[in-house]
Amino acid sequence: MLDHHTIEKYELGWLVVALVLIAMLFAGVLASMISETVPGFFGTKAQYIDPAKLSQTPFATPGLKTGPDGALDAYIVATAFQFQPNVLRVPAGRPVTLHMVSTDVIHGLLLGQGNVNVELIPGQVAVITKVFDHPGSYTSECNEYCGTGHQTMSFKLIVEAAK
Ligand SMILES: [Cu+2]
Repeated sequence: MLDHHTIEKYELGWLVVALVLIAMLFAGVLASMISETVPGFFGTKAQYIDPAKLSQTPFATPGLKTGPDGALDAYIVATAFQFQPNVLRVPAGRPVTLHMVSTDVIHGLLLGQGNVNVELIPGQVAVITKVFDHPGSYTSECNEYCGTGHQTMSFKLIVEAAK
């Protein structure tokens, strides 16, 4: 049988644990809010863009681009109800930096074998660098409900084996 002083100690201990967890949760949410709204904060590379002015950016010609140094950059634009391009060919085994943006509402895209699932937010550029290791053809649909043509909004990633 525990006397009430001991019980008080346990209660106090668990209260401290709970308060620490709440403080961590609060700090995490705050940090995430700040990093989302302040580009560069915590090393995030959030980029913002005016969806009306995509023609002045590399998004004007969506698709895969090879830089002078051989780096691969893919630009994908999501608009109700299509992805541009809707077929993207990338070489297997090489890093590809994907830049993705929506022009209107939130869309979602699952790329390749499944661990790159991007929420495309109007005006916010999502940038992800990924090596696609397994050649093949991967079809995915927009996975954020975006309107009456949502189910027709599909995207195909073709990972081509190195020649
Ligand atoms: Cu969509």
